Formats: sequence, C-alpha cells, structure tokens
Amino acid sequence: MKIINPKKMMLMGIFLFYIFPLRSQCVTDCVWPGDANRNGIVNHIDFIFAVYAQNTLTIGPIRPNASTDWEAQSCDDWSTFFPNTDINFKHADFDGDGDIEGDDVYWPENNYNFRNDTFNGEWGNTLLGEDLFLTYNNENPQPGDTVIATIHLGSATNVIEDIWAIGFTIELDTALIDKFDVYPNFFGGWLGTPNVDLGTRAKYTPLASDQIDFAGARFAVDPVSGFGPIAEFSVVVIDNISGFRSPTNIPLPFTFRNVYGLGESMHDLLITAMPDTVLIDISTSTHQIDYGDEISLYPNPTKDQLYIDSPTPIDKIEIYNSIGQFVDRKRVFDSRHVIDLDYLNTGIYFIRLWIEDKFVTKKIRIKD
Ligand SMILES: [Ca+2]
Ligand SMILES: [Ca+2]
Repeated sequence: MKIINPKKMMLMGIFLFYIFPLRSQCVTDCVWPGDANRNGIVNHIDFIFAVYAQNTLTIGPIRPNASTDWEAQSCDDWSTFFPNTDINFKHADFDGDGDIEGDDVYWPENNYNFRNDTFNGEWGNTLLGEDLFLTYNNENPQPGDTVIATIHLGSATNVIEDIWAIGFTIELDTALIDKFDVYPNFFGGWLGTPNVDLGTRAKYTPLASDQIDFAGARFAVDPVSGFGPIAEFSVVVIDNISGFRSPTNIPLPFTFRNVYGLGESMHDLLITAMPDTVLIDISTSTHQIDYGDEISLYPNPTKDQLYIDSPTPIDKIEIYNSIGQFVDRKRVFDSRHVIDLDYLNTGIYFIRLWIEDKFVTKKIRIKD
C-alpha cells in the first residue's frame, strides 16, 4: 500500500483551492446578481427594488470575489432590509462593491429573465379591476394593421392615490402578431418624466418570451396621485390569418400579470387590471356597415344599462365575450334603444349590431 506524503497532500490542496475558489460554496441567503428581491428570477420587479435601495444611499459590506455572473455568491448581511420583508439590501448590490448606484439599477439587464432553483413564483397580482386598462387606436384591426395600445393607470372616477412605483407584465398572443414588430414604451405620463424623476423599463425579448415587462419607479420614492396614460405598445397583426378559428373575427387578447404597485414603505397597493381584447376583422368589407362610426353606445363602461343610438333602425344585437364566444342575442326594432346588461359579469364584451345583412362590432366594458 502506497502512503501519500502529507506535505504533497497539502500542496495539492493549495493547488485545488486556486483552481476552484470558495466563492461558489455559498449555501444560505446567497446573492444572485440582479435578483434584488431574492425570488429566484431577474425581472422588472427587481428594477423597482434597486431604485428603492439606491434612494436610501445605504452602503454595506463589499461582496468578496464579487462577479456579475448568474451564480450564488456569499456576502455578509448589510444593516438594512427592505421594509416589511427579510430581504437584505445586499441582494440589490448587483456588482458587489458595497454601494447601490445606477449600475446596480440598470446593469442587471444582462441577467434578465435568468432563474435559479430557489424560484417559487413571480411577484405581483392578477386582481381583476379598473386600475390598469387599455385603449386602442383601432379596436377592429384587419390583417396587417398596426394596433397601438395605450396603458392607463387610473381614471377620472378612479384616481390612484400615493403610488411611487408600478410594475406589470402584458402577455401577447404571438401566433396572431409579428413577434419581431413589437414596440413598448413607458413614457411616464402623470407618474413622472423618464430619466428626470422617473426610472423606467419596458422589456420585450421576442425570442425568449411572449410578454412585455413594464416598470416605472420614481427616483425619490415620493408617492404621487393621479390618473391617465403611463405607457404604450404597438403590435402588427399578421397578414396570413385566413381560415383561423372563426369566420369573421378573431380575438387578439392582451392579459395583465405580475401587477405590483407600491406606496409608502414599499406597501403593496394591490393595483387591479382589466384583461382586454381587440377583434381582428377578417370578414370581407361588404359585410360591414360603412357608417359604423355614427352608431354610438353609452355609457361605456357601464354597470347595467347601455344606450344605443343609430342613424337607421337596428334589427338585432349580438353579445360576445372577451374571447369571442356568443353570449346573448336581442331583437331591436328601433334606432334608439336601451338594453339591460346587469346580468353580465365584469369584463370586456363585444356588441355586434345588425342592420339588414350588414353589421358593425363595438367593444364595451362592464364594471362592478
Ligand atoms: Ca427577482
Ligand atoms: Ca454596487
């Protein structure tokens, strides 16, 4: 039996230490660069956490052997935690230099959408409601048309109080749009001016995901109140859509996810959102009423009653839900009419109005 010389063993140990440094041996509360809220994924919510940490001007221990690679790294705890959490500020120090600066806020882009084994779900809610909603330049696009969607936060009858940051995701149906022709823009609106008093992110990665992540966070973490548009995105309906699912209309849905609005002390404001749909029109134009713009439906949104005004008498009304399924049909024999819709659940519906053998489709929103 051969006995290994202890001195030789020690030299081998030193040799191995240089090849495999101890950095990779972190086991508890490890820093994964870019995952500021420590939920196992780098996304728009981390941007908000980094803006918060930067505003406090806190400093803490430098991370030994720090890198910005996506791997578990040991670091001593800082003296500060994010309010109402056990998440230490060290997680927001992307580059590990003991300080939270602009680099820590914007550079995690390189690790965007990376996940690790501790990932247990994205943050934010999917509560149904009226806080976040969409309006469009065109609710009945035809194949090849561009749809510009404006994202509103709050309305005149629903003012959003004391918010300093908002993050959300919009899911896209990339079977119906050109996935390389999607342009998101977080322009701020009443929340603030990008790069002046507002940090913004609008992230779309066509090859990695079918979603746009939006985030806006006021640099000074000072809550504001208001309502109106804050962001937008555009998509282009694909050309070759014929024979797809439905004879005349194809619903193109836009769904909100990961909605996360923050007030004082990072308190979650439970911002709600309204999933939405536009109807892609693939009927031949001869079936469309050409004075459709002169037919008005009001109030919209409505709770119960919907008034219909038309220059000529309407024969029939059909109601479809947000994914284009038939819900109800009503006979009408007048150009002025009121229908009762209090039996419908909150959400988006399409009203198709028939005049002889032609129709026009209009979108309405039923609110609580
Ligand atoms: Ca995260
Ligand atoms: Ca740093």
